[in-house]
Amino acid sequence: MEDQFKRTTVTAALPYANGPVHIGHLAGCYLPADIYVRYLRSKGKDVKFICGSDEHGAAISIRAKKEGITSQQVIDKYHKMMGDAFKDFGISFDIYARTSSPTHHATASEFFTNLYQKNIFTEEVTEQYFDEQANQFLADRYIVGTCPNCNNENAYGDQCENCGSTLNATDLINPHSTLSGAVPILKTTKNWFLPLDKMQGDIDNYINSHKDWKANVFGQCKSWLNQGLQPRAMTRDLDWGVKVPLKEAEGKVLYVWFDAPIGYISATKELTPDWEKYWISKDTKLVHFIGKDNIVFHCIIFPAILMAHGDYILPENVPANEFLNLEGDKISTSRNWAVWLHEYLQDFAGKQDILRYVLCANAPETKDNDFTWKDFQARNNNELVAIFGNFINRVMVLSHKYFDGKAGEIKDCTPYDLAVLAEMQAYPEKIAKSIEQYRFREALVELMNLARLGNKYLADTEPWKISKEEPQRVETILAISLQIAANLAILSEPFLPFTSKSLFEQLNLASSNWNTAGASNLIPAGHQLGAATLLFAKIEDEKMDAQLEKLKASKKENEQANHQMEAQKPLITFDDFSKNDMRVGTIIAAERVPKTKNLLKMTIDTGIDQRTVVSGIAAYYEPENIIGQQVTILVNLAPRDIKGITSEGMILMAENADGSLAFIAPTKAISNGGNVK
Ligand code: B3M
Ligand code: ZN
Repeated sequence: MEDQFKRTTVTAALPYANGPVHIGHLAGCYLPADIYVRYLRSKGKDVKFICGSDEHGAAISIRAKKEGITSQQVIDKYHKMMGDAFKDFGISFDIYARTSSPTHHATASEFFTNLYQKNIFTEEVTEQYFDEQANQFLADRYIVGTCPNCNNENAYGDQCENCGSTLNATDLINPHSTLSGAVPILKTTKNWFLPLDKMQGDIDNYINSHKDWKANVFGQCKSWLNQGLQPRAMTRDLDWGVKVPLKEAEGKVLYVWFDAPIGYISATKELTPDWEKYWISKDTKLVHFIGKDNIVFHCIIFPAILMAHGDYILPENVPANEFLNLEGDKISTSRNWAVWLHEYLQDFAGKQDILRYVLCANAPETKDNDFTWKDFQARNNNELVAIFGNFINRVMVLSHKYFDGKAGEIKDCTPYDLAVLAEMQAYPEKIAKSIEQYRFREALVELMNLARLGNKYLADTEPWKISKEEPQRVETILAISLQIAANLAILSEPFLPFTSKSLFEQLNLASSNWNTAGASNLIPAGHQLGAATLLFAKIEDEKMDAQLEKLKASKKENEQANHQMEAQKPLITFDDFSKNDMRVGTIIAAERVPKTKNLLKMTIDTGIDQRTVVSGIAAYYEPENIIGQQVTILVNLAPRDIKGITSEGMILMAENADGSLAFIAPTKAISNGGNVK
């Protein structure tokens, strides 16, 4: 497939430098972008792959507050971590820049000035929430209050995560600042707006000229347009970001979604003095890989900014993915519900390609998808090991066994041999077509079908059965199989770069590009192969159990952290309190109450007497283990009948966040009957 373009600029969303990289990031845009770029490079195309950290916006300041460090420390820490993780997983950016760089600040600032001088912006004075204690205007995420729709008390200024409704900060009931807890006041402030309403026609035309975009992307754009575009503020009253280059805008910065996409341009400037070729020349194809939450910014707002500027090319395609979930639950950094790349690398050293494979095979291309460790294991064991790895291993081992690792000549082909060679020849085109249409799952299936073809060919021809009688036939069979292997080495490179490299090494071939693929002379007769090594190994259940345990632990931690503290009860007087007669006692006998799950019947020495108390603690204490345990007992509670037993008093228990119970006991021995006051 050829198009009118001479070169391609590929960008992958600039991730906020506010946490480590997880599988959701990878599956959402970095992996598909990398596959696309590696493929183009292999075709010998002129392509630049641009990414970097997004280091502005409330996401950074919120993280800084959470970790008790400065915003600068946050971005330094995570920029490094993210860059390393991408590199470790073979995400082959030409540059991984950062929006805190001077080049970026200058570029974003020039952009703003350019639009300002063209009178694009409208100036509007609006009322915004201001925290008088923190002495600053509050970004939406800094305001919480009660959702007017569902009464959730922890709704944010822009959204209620309980009912999902989009909000304005001024919609919240009982708003308060998350910075100081103060009730914010409304204060007027001037900001510069991009009049998207006036640009609606141009954007409409632009979107309508791209009916080829993925249905989810096109559909979202249409729905925004149908609602009617609204002016959007391009400046914010914050102190972290690119300063607005206007005298009258002291203390204001550019809206993060104004500066971040310009980050693609400034990163390209840092990469090459030829950067204009990749952003200005009409014969350059601009492709943005992103996740679905970024669609409007890349398909409407950024193109509007580029149009207003006038010099730049517009995105030709924006192949956004949907979201990846993890074990049935939304991936979340704050809830630690994720598979972190740096942790994966510790647990599965050198096995990055398994994750790349699984995330591509199961990519959320058209709908949200679920990552499960069971599927991970199955795809490794049943596909990578049993199909790809098995085929390569058989070819290599048989070649060493029968021909001392020398490739033979393809001679006297049977019709079946010719059919297999013809089928092999068709794969590069088939896979390419899928990749060019951003259908990476489909492309990967085709790649595996080539390995399947190899396996089937060996299974059908059974060279091991005829090695004595027909050595020449075996030579041809293995020579054909080796061509399939060499083709796999080329065609797997975009998806499984580490595996491809190792396969080229085994074949003792210099890596070669896509344009040579399909041929049946990639390995010449007489060529000496390298040593056979296993490309993939089976993953046992224990390894998966350990991962599931890890997730279980973070779920538990979360539940505890989320445990809502009960509100304080109404005030009481000291006299009220003194009515409670609480004593230290000792358990002298204990047994389960028959036919109940929770109840223990205990005899307590209260110092005053020995009495029976029934208590619902059997889930936490075994009767035989608590004899001699000191407890606190409310002795003047009116007797109650529980399961036919009269309970005379109540043992005080402390409740943990997970609902478990523990005795309240003195920290040193106290004689029975001692007052608790
Ligand atoms: N940092 C949002 C995100 O990480 C944002 C993307 C910027 S792309 C220019 O989802
Ligand atoms: Zn709500």
